[in-house]
Amino acid sequence: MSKEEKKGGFFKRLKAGLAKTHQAVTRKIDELALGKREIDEEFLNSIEEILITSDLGVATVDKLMESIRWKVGRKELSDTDKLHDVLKNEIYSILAAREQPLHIKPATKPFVILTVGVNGTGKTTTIAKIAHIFKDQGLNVMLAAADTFRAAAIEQLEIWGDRIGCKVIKHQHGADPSAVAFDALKSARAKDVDVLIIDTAGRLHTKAPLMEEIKKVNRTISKQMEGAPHETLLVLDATTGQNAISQATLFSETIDITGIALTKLDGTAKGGVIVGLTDTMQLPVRFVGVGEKIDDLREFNARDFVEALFED
Ligand SMILES: Nc1nc2c(ncn2[C@@H]2O[C@H](COP(=O)(O)OP(=O)(O)O)[C@@H](O)[C@H]2O)c(=O)[nH]1
Ligand SMILES: [Mg+2]
Repeated sequence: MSKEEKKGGFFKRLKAGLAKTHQAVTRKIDELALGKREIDEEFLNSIEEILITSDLGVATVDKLMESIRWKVGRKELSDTDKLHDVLKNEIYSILAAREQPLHIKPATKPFVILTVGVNGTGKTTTIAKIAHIFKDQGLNVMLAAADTFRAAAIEQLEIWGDRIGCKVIKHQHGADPSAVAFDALKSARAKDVDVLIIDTAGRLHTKAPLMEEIKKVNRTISKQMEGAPHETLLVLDATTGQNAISQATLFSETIDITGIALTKLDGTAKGGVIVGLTDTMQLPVRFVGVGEKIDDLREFNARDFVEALFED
């Protein structure tokens, strides 16, 4: 399969994945517009309600509605059938501001990515998918199994490592995650590795010890190598809707998150959360996931996203 075919395939999956969100937002708005020609207060209230129920988040909906009302007031928007495009453009601007792909600096060796997030959001799977993308670019990638909380977590990363051909640095189950990270970084430097990706545990984000553990891993790496970690990637699960936004807030309060990977956009009606997330968090969205397979992750593309969301 060529790169273009792969890209086209991914867009189809993104579109299929966002079908429920599309149904919940765009379809409803278009249906509403069909039944009415002029934009009045009742129409605007109905639009607001649709947006609120589609996981965009109250603050973001307020902002969108303010902009729409302003346009209506200035007579820049009067026909209901124009609303689709206005909303699409507004949402595109919000998303486009956060479209900042992760660039690996070749001079930075290894480029260290620390992955954090709540249990089950897709950290380990996302690490494997990212490693696969980088390997495809000819980079030498190493993985660190610093989720030592569950034995199965170490095994899971090893299986992925075998499959994609990456060395996995591990300690025993229950070992100090910082020690794993330390050893991995030491080994990565000795072996001239390009990218080191560190997996971590994700027990509930409300539990202080986990946050302390992550802070310690972070401290260990930054002491060992100036500027590291070069990316602290927060992995969020789109199916959790507004919860993903509160997780982002909590993690940001503890460590310096530099990017987001949003997983499980396949088949959720809560895909709208990405709009609220990008709007409120002001963090770059690096990757989006649309499935469990190794190829089901791509760099976030705002244009693709709005097209998938708004067009039939
Ligand atoms: N449908 C879907 N499932 C995913 C996606 N990413 C991860 N998963 C699944 O989510 C579950 C938890 O993933 P895992 O990587 O173990 O999460 P972790 O606990 O954060 O490391 C696994 O069953 C994954 O296959 C995605 O984009 N779409
Ligand atoms: Mg994991």
